[in-house]
Amino acid sequence: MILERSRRVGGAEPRRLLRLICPAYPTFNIYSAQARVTTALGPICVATAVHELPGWDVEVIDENNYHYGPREPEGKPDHEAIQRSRQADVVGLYGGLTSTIPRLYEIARLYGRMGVTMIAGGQHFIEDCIDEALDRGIGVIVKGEGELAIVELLPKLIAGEGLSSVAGLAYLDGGRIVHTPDRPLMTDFDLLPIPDFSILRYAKMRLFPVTGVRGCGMDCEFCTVNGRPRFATPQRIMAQFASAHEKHRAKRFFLVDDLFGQNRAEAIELCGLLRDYQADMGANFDITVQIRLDKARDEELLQAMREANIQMLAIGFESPIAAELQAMNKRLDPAEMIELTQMYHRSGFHVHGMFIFGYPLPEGSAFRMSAKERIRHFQRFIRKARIDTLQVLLPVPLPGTKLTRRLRDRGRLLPSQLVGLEYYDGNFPLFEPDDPLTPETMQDAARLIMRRFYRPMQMFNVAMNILAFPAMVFWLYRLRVGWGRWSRRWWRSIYRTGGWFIIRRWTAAFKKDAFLAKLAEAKRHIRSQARTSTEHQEDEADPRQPAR
Ligand code: B12
Ligand code: SF4
Repeated sequence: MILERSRRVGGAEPRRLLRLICPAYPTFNIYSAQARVTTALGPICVATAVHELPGWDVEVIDENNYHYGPREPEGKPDHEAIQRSRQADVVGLYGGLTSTIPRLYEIARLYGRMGVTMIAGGQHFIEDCIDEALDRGIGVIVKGEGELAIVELLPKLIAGEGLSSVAGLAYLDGGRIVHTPDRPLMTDFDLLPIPDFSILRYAKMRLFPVTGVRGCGMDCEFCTVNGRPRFATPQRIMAQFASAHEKHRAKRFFLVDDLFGQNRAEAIELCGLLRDYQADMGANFDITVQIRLDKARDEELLQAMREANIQMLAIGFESPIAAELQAMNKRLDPAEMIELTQMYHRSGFHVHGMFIFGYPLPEGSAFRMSAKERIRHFQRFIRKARIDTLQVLLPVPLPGTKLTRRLRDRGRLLPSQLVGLEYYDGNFPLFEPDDPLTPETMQDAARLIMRRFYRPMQMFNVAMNILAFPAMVFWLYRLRVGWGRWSRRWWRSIYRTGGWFIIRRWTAAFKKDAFLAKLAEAKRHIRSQARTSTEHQEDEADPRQPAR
């Protein structure tokens, strides 16, 4: 099948095409606007590695950043038309976000009907999710890091050879699922080419993802990132910035690594490289990193980060409630958190605060707090810490995490078959929360905190800031300081106005959505299961009960 479709020029070996697809987010959410100008890094890394294979062409299509290509009548990318114009021999599907899995299966059905061989990878594919994907017609699942596996896999797939010698795969063999041995984690990233964004089609890129770390040793209960952290060299990370800047005039970057500065000396070295590069090129980057709060004490690191033009820090505060932080296995203390955030502010950084509302505590915990009281805690903290931009999400029981197992074991997980994986984006309640919260009050509370933060008043502030600019600069007489203060307030008003529009749009979409009906059914289901299991236990405890 693959051989029939491939393009053979003048009797030469046929060239092959691998098309990697990032499925669209299911509904409009707080990330949708950003997703229109960026892309997921994993598929770019995988496709770039395949590009080095002799005879292979590659392309990545990100349905969230899809501006030019053919579309179906209801607006989704038209994969049949794309396939008619360029026949892919193999299609790769990005399963990095569980919320996009229903769309991934829709795309798999389309390409399956066209007889195209499919492979998939990404962090969703773990445990039962692998079996489900194989059952739905995806030929091979690559488990974990994809670059080296796919380079070994594709030639064998094309030649129709067995795959048992390729580590890190799962596939069907005569109806039986075969798991090849796990692939050792990568440690030498110089084996890989620098991610090449020119293979992304139909997209407009404004925000470029960059990476330097894989894995994380923090072991948070709700997270799927594990394996000991492994670091790329500062030179390799710098090469990613330079490549995107020189090929695509990239200025805005997101260093997706979960903990910037974990490897202190290397982080400072990278900042120095970035500072010098921008000076040499006459460039002015705008870089966002994810960082832990405790790094605020490291003045040398902060200074280096400022010089490198790191502007925005995304910080996982998670919760201002100590009992919840402990349950998440987050080694943070709420009392210190405000002080550390202010240290970041004093050094001139914008702080994007990431919170989880209503984290379920382990069984037996005596902690109880009403939604109202929790809201008060969050708002007080956010105000005191002067968070610039905010995201308050609900806990997501992601496949394969300890949190998911804990909730499942206690019968608190709403079955994904009834609710739907498309709701796994942090905006929807997916389990029975701790008393006295209910799924509905938990969701309303998180939204309320966001609504009160992103108020329409911010539009007024945008106008006021424009008027206040000359006054502030002249009044202060110190142009640099005046500009710094003004731009920070201006930037915050702009983002908060944007946030208000996003929340309005999300709320309008939610009103039309079927989620609440699905939630009601899922709740009925788990409550009836709980009743049945209690009755069983009572029957077993009371031998006089007649057998049912
Ligand atoms: C950047 C990022 C984002 C960005 C962009 C997301 C994107 N990818 O499009 C934004 C800010 C939008 C985002 C949002 C969210 N995110 Co996020 N995010 C990340 C982060 C920090 C980095 C992703 C990345 O670029 N990694 C680097 C690349 C190189 O690794 P990779 O993607 O895993 O790819 C490798 C392999 O998986 C494999 N591979 C990947 N695809 C394919 C395809 C094929 C064919 C093959 C063969 C192999 C293969 O090979 C790649 C290279 O080795 C990860 C954490 C992490 N460290 O990975 C979380 C992560 C992806 N996010 C996660 C989550 C849950 C969310 C949110 C729900 C928010 C939340 N509650 O945390 C939202 C969801 C938004 C939505 N619409 O649903 C989870 C996803 C787990 C899951 N099963 O869904 C992760 C893993 C973190 C976690 N908490 O566990 N996120
Ligand atoms: S949430 Fe962040 S710090 Fe915790 S394990 Fe995941 S990546 Fe590491």
